[in-house]
Amino acid sequence: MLNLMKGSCLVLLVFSLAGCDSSKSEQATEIVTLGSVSQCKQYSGLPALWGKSKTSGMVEITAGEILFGSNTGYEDERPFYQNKLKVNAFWADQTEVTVAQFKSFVDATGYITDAEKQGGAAVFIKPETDNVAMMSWWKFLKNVSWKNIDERFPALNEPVRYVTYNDALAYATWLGRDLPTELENEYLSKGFSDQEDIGPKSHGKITANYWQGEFPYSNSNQDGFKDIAPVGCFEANPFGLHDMIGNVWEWTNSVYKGPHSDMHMGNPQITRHHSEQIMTMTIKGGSYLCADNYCARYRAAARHPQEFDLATSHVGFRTILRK
Ligand SMILES: [Ca+2]
Ligand SMILES: [Ca+2]
Repeated sequence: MLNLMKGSCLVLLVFSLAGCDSSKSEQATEIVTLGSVSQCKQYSGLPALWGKSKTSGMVEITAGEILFGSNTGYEDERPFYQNKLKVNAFWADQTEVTVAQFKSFVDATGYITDAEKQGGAAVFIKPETDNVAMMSWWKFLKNVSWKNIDERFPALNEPVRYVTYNDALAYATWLGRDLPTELENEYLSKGFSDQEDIGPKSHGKITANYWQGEFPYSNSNQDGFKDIAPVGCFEANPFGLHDMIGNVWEWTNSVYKGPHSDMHMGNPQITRHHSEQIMTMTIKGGSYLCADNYCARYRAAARHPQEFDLATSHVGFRTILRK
């Protein structure tokens, strides 16, 4: 599998053995060194031990606690809980799920995504001026899907897009994994810090792919990516995870029910649903389309409702494996 790593990518081999008998339970992962443009552009999109280890491409996350939400963000982010909430240890994808990984799933299962069944997807089209109607930059384009973007097969090291909640969950289930709850996602984005929130800059330096300039018509491109970036072009956060903020929004397993204060009758862990009545799920982290002047949700505490069956340009996901 190492021959999938081109160039000078370094690999750290991590073994986690449960008990003395390794035949009972063994998890192994090789962490690709990403975090710069040269490294992400060389990445094949398939982590080492893919298909061999159930934690391939994953980072082991220690248990901890966070203040869930933010006192300085949008109204629906205001924390309901005065105390920090505990999160158990788990494994999480080092990067957003790539086109290469999703292709592996489709090749193995023959899975057909919702966008393919629906005959197209919602695509962001940049207008030339700001004199356009609100949301008119979204168009439903026929035949667009995870494997057909701008009439081409996307690069294997890009985050997979045009996947719905159903598609993301199907992929996670195939690997024996799950999607994170909103609390778990937020923990991955800020559980390493005492800060109440984490954004797309650190000490004045841009650390995520978002939109600089005036959305939706002027992108000054200070981060080097007007569109989507390959996964892992920006530095990892202290947990070792890339693009938790920006690039693509990420699906969670949590139903969006408005402000935190109204959710789950006081228990944020109760998030699973199997009801067709539920229409919107919570997405986290913001995307390459989030700008200072519009949707400043490129932050750990930010949240947004997303129709569970809508495939779009700016939503992807990552998986987790609970212990
Ligand atoms: Ca950008
Ligand atoms: Ca992301």
